[in-house]
Amino acid sequence: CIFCRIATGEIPAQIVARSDHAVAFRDLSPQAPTHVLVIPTSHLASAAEATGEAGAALLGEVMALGVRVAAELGLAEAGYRFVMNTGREGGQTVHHLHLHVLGGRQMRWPPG
Ligand code: DGP
Repeated sequence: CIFCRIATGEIPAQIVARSDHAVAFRDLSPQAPTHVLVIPTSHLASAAEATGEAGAALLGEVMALGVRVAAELGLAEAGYRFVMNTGREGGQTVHHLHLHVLGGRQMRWPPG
């Protein structure tokens, strides 16, 4: 899994922050002036697998790191968007749970 290998440092990425069980790095194909991905360091295919207490704790840590990164990158005042594509119709292409943190421009709704 490509994101597992980013988490271990086997594949280089522009890491912006870490917590105990999560890591944040710049998206290779940014869709906004700031585009960071936050992943759990342990493999979970998608949010659909983040069940039970362990899943809730992991999602909490990923979201919390997203909030911290958004603040550290100066997005908090103007606002930003969290996206977690899940499964085929959700548009997920990398099957390791990840949170997109997008900011630096006006977001639109509804998403595509
Ligand atoms: P999603 O479509 O939600 O599964 O998003 C996957 C994102 O992962 C996409 O925005 C591009 C990004 N991505 C894919 N491969 C790599 C990689 O090797 N390095 C980095 N930094 N980002 C990647």
